[in-house]
Amino acid sequence: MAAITYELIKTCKQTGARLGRVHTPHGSFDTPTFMPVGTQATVKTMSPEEVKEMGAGIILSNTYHLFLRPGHELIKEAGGLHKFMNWDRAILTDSGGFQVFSLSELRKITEEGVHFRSHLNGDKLFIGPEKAMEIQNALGPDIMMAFDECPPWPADEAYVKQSTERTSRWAERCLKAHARPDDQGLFAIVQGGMYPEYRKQSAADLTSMDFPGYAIGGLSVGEPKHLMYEMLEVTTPLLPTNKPRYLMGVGSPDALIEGSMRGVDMFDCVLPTRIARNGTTMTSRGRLVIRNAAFERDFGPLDPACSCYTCRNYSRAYLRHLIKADETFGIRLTTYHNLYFLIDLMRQVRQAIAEDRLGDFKEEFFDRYGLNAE
Ligand code: PRF
Ligand code: ZN
Repeated sequence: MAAITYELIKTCKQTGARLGRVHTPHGSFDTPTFMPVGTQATVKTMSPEEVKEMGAGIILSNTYHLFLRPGHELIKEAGGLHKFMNWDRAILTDSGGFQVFSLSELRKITEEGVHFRSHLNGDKLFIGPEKAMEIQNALGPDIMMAFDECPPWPADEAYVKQSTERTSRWAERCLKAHARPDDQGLFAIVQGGMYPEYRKQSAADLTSMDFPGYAIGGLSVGEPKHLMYEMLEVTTPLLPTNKPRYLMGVGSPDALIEGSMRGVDMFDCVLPTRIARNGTTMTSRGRLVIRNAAFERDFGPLDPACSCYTCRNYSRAYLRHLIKADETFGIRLTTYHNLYFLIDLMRQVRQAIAEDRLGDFKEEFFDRYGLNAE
């Protein structure tokens, strides 16, 4: 029995979006779905009970960070990541490829893998495909990611070509090195920059190997949104319909809806948790910066349309006070709301797919949220 299976429930007649369910060794979750990010084995400021209560069926964590600190061997000794962090639903870990590029210093990429210096203490380290599998096999997430290279944007065609080909060779090495295929599903990552032919080549290379799921990487790296949507449109039709598709690092409300319409099933992003920590919130009427003087005496809820713990119990004036006073509780309340907002948005997206009206839902949502809002 494969560790990860995907059940396609139905396709929206209006948009082609997929309603489905992913089954993992730690339970099932409905798709399309948003995965809260818990980089350091915690969704910043939230307890696992809170993350469950808001409705998350799967969270994401990071190989790169946990390898550096506290180390994958320690987490294995603790009984694996689920036990270590007290989260009994599904976990996906990113492979480290992307974080090595965005966080580490003095990195050198070779066919073997990436040599780099720890951003914590400067130690010389190395991660390649086999090491990324060893670390993720030790951490024990339900879904692990292949070790890939995400080219920057913009990048010239020759560079993207060789990098994409290397990502395919690395994916093959990951598949070979993966030691726990029975209880951990390994997803491949389609790259190809903003070049349709390399996207197609990458999808062809990776789908010729048997992965239980496919991610679309290399997007949301600074390119205009229309380019991201064009790349999705050339990629998702080439992926198997009986396996989940995961768009990496994308989580603005508009992109969640647009991505779902193009056949994506899973999303993750630090956006809701990151902006919450400086008091920026996502509401049904668009972004709201709670520090603004306008909310000083606003005793109504953050988002009258939201039924989360924060919105049921606290006022904008109170949240503004806590955030301005640098009180941790303020950050917990805005984090809870932002995550709930995206998880609930995806519930509404699934409902709209079930009723073949995701196109209408998108228009209604954007009339309220405001165009170009994030
Ligand atoms: N590769 C990996 N992780 C990622 C990305 C990628 O391309 C992205 C791109 N948005 C986010 N996280 N391994
Ligand atoms: Zn709320």
